This record gives sequence, structure tokens and C-alpha cells, in this order.
Amino acid sequence: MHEQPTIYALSTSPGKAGVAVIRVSGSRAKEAIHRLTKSKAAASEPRKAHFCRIRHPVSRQSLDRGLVLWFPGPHSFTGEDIVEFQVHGGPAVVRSVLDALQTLQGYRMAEQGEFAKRAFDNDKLDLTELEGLADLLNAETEVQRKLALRQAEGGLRIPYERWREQIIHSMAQTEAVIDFGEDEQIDEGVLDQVHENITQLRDAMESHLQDNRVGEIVRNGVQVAIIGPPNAGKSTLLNRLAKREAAIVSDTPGTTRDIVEVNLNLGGYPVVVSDTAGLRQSDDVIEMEGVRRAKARLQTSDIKICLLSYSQLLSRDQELRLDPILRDILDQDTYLILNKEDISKDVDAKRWVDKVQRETGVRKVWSMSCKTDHGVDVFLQDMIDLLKEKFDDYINSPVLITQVRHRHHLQECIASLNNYLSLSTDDVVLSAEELRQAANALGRITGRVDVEDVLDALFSQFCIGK
Ligand SMILES: Nc1nc2c(ncn2[C@@H]2O[C@H](COP(=O)(O)OP(=O)(O)O)[C@@H](O)[C@H]2O)c(=O)[nH]1
Ligand SMILES: [Mg+2]
Repeated sequence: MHEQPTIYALSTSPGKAGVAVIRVSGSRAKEAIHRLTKSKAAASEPRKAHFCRIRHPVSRQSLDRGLVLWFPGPHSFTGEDIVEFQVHGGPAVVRSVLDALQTLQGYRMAEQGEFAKRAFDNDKLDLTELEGLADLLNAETEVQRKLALRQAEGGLRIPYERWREQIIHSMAQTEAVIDFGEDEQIDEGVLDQVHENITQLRDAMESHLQDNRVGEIVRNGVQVAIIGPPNAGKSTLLNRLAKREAAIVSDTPGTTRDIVEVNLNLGGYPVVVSDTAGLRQSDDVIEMEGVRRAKARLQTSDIKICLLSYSQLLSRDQELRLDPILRDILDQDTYLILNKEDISKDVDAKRWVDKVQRETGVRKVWSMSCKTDHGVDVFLQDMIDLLKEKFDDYINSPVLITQVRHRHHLQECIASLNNYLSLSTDDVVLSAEELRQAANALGRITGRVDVEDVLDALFSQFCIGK
């Protein structure tokens, strides 16, 4: 068989750093130790760090001193022999070691995601674990890290493979009937038992899909929309949360027209807060387009927050006065903020919070001043509690769907199982075929069945040295 090249790359971020890790993988990896160092121990004691002088294999010039580690395959990340050089993290040091590796026979620079690809090709990781690994490298918050790590460690592979094996086993039992015909050797009850098992499996998969898409939401960020009348202080709140001037704030109503998003980390949850155009009737075509977008964003948000100032809520004689355009969007899933507490001196905030809560039926009401910051911290803490209440149970459940792709294949699988269940048990040929389709659908999640296009997209998310 044609020998695969041995690949090498800088695995830590480029630029100045305390330490840089250069990784080599392939059948000739060990030669890097022999040729770049004189250490016999480094090439004979696996997974042990050895402090060595590193030299250019041709000029014998000293390049650096650093740690050298050898991870013999198949018990390595890629399944091949891996050698790691931990050198000083200066660009010139790194360059010189990469140049030295370049001179070795059968070596070439790794491509993007190539180490991960080899791990996949050598069955060290399945597709869900690879996706988990990509997510782990991209994780920005604690909850994302937790989800990604679990998936990278086989959290999805194990249950999905178990299901797939069950289906394949059922298929084999069905096919046995085809092969042996009506022979007495096959027990009458076998096919009934298969039917029963598949019913249970289908039910388990269906309840697995009833997860309110929490895994996907958390992976992509919880969408929070701030909506309300113009001039309420929506953009001011967004900037306060972002700790920068993300949106333009002004006295002129109708300033915000398009959607402005900021990413926040709230209690470990990734959150995308959207500031939207103020809701009102206007002759301005662009402003009305902004209003349309604001309403559309509200529909697709996981958490809806309506913000308005006290003066927009109260009539002159201190009665509750709500614009119909706002009333329409307030329901038990909406949260409400009463803003500009600071210039509403003679209103009793506590009383209004209770009254508005009662009369609008929204989920919760806060009072604050985005100008003085009074009430903003309480609101933030309540948001964190809310996220935990809404998502923590799901996050802690052992198996959570994190990608639309998985959901799609699970649905395909269930559809085939349902087709199977609708057939008569005498229909053995069709039954076996439906079970095969169901097993293939699951195989696409873990990467056992035609996944080239998914792989290409996935490896492009990795950096060169992974
Ligand atoms: N006094 C006071 N003014 C505020 C407060 N929040 C925002 N504003 C002012 O209200 C005006 C409109 O704010 P902006 O954030 O642009 O409102 P938006 O149209 O809802 O986005 C600006 O002049 C802000 O400085 C507040 O809590 N108190
Ligand atoms: Mg605004």
C-alpha cells in the first residue's frame, strides 16, 4: 500500500508565546526524534517528556532546547505514531524547527484539520466526537464547553451506536426468516419480538427528540430580543450589557432601524442579545422595514423582553396606558422592563411592577434606570437564574442533540422505523429493507455511512495543527 506522508504542524497559536507545540504524526514520526535530537530515551520511553537539545538534521545547528514526547500508535490522538516538540514560543524558533522537519524524507506540512481527519480515518473518533472537538475548540462559555466536552468524549456516539446495533440485530433476525423461509428452525415468536423491540426503540427516539432544541440553542447562543416603543432606552440597555457603544443612542425616536446584536456570557450561557427598531407606525419606509424585522426577530427569539419607559406606560393621570402595538406582543412568554425610573420620581416602582404584572399577564416585570444603572444588576442576576431554570436540567441530561444534522437523521430513522411498524410481519423483505434504511440514517450521524460532504465542512473548522 502507498505510504501516507508523515505530517507536521505548529499546534499552538502562531505568534509569540511562552511555549509552542509542534506535532508530528505518521509512520515516520519517530525519525524526527532520531534526526533532530540525540536522545535515545525520548525515542524509547513512550509518553514521557525528555529535555533535549534540538538540532537541524543537516547543518547540525542548534535550534533550541525543549521537551520531546513520543506517543506510539495506535494509542495516540491520530492512531499513528505522534511526536511532540515543546519549544520556546518565538516565531523564529518555530520556523526553524518546521524547516528542519521539512528536510526529512516522507514529511510534509499538515493541512487544515488533517490530524483530526487521520483520527477519524483510524476510527479513533466518530463524526459526533469530531463535531464535539470542533465545538470544544470554539467554545466560549462554560456551558458550551461542558456540552462539547461530553460530545467529544463519546456522549452521542455511545447511545447512537447502541441504537444502531439494535436495529441491525433486528434486521439480521428478519433476514434470517427470508433465508430460511418457513423452516421450523425459526421460532414463530421471533418476528413479534422484533416488532416489540422496534416499537420501544422508536418511542425512546421520539422522546429523545422532545428536548425543546436546548442543545442546538446553547451551541448557537440563546437568542434574546429587546423590543418596545421608540425612545424607551433599548439601545442604552444593550450598550450597558455589551459594556461598549454597540448601538447608537439618541433622543430622536426611530434611531435604531436595523437589528444590532451583541454576544454575552451570562452565567456560562452564551447569549445573543438583539436590539431592535422601536415599534410604532411611521411613514418612513426604512423605519417600517426595521419594525418588520423587529417583529420577525421576536418570533425567532428564545427569550423576549419588552422595554418601555414609565412615561410610555402611564397616562397623565397615572393610569396604565398601553399602545395596542405593544399589547399584541405581551403574553405569558414575554418579560417586561419599566425604564427611566430616575426621571419618574413620583411613581412607586414596586406598586407598578406588581400592577403591570397582574394586568398584562407577562412572565416577570423589572423596574430600572439604564442611566443610573439602578436595577440593572438585579435584572442580570434574574436572567442568569432564568437561563439556569430553563436549560440546566436539559444540559445535565446525558444525551443532548447539538446539531440540526443529528435531528434530521434521527427523524429519518424514526420515519423508517414507522414504515417498518406499519408493515405486516409476513412482509419480511420490505421489513428488512426499512430496518436497513433506519440503521443507515443513524450511521450518517456517527459517520459510518456516506459523510464526505459533512467531513469537508467540518475539517475546515479546525486549525492547521489539529
Ligand atoms: N433619564 C433617563 N434617560 C434614559 C434612560 N435610558 C435611556 N435614556 C435616554 O433615552 C433616550 C433614548 O434612548 P435609546 O437607548 O436610544 O432608546 P431606544 O429608542 O429605545 O433605543 C436617550 O437620550 C437615552 O440617553 C434612563 O434610564 N433614564
Ligand atoms: Mg434604539
